[in-house]
Amino acid sequence: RPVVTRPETQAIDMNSRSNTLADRDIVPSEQTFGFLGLGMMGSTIVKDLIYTGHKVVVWNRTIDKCQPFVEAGAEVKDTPMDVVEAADVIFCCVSDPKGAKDLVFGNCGVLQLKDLNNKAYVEMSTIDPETSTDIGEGIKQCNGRYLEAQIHGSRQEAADGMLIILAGGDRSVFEECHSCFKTIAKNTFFLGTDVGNACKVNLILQTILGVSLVGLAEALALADRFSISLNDIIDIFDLTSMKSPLLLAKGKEMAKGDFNPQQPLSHMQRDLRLVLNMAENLDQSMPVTSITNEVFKHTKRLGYSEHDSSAVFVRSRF
Ligand code: NA7
Repeated sequence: RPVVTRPETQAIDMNSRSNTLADRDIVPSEQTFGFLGLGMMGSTIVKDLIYTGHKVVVWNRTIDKCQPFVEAGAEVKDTPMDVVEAADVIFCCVSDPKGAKDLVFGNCGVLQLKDLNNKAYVEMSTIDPETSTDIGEGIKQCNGRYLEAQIHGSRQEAADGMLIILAGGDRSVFEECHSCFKTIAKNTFFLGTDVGNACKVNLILQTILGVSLVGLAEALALADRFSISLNDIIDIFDLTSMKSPLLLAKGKEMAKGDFNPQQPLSHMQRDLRLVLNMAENLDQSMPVTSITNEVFKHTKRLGYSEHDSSAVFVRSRF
C-alpha cells in the first residue's frame, strides 16, 4: 500500500486572471450577488465575479477563507441568513446535498428569513433532483424564486471561465444571472422550468466521466503490468478516434502520478452514489456504474478522497 500524502491546498491567487474574461465584453448586473461557500469552485467563481465588476457579499463556514475576498472588495456576513438579507440573488456552492440543505433549512439558514421578498436563490452545489425540488419548494414557500444552476467542469475550467452551466427552474432568475454566467461559463443551457432536470443532466454527464476514468485506469494499469510505456500508450491513443481532451489529460496525470485535484475523487464518488440512487428509484439497472462506484469507494478507503479522480489509477495497479 503506497504512503498517501494529502494534496496541497492551493491558496486562492486573487491576481491571476482568466485569459478569456477580457474578450467577453461583460457588463456586470447592478444587483448585489450573495455567495455561500468559498471552496475551490466557489472562491474561483467569486474571484472572477469581483474582477468583472459584480457587487458580491460572501459567507463561508470556515471564516478565514473570506479574508482575501474582503481585501478584493467583497462584503462578508456572519451567517447565510445575513447574506440573503444583503443580496438580491444568492448563489450556493457547497460540497454535497446535505450541506446544500443545511444552508437553506438549518439554523441561521436562508429560510430563517421567512419572507424572501422575491429574492432569487441559485443552487450550484452538485445535488440530486429530490434535494433540488425540496430546496426549490422551500424557497418558493417563503416568496423566493429558485434556479438550479449545476456547474459542469473542473477547477481549472472554472479558473478559465470555461464551465458549462445547466440551469432549470425560474427563467427570470436565469436572465438576471446573465452577466455572472457569462463570466464563468463558455456555454449556458436553460433546460426548462421543471426543477430537477438540470441535476439529472449533470449526473448523467458525471456517469459518462466516472465510467470512462475507471476504464482508462484499468487499461493503463494493464499496460504497466506488461512494462509498456504509459506515455507510448497515451501518444498512440492521441492518434485514434477514441481520443478526448479529458481522457488524454487524465491519462497523462495517471502516467505521471500527479493527482492534483481538478475534480476531487470524493466528489466523483458522491456523484456516482447520487446517480445510483436515482436509478434505484426507477428500477433502472446500471451494473457498470455500480462497479465503477465500488472502485471509487475503494480508492477513497486507500486515502485518495482529496486527490483528483484520476487517482483511481492507483487502485487499478494493485
Ligand atoms: P470544496 O473545495 O471541497 O469546498 C467545499 C465547500 O463546501 C467549502 O466552502 C465548505 O466549507 C463548504 N461546506 C461543506 N459542507 C458544508 C456544510 N455542511 N455547511 C456549510 N458549508 C459546507 O468543493 P468545491 O468548491 O470544489 O466544489 C463545490 C461544489 O461545486 C461541489 O458540489 C461541486 O460538485 C461543484 P468549509 O470551507 O469546509 O468550511
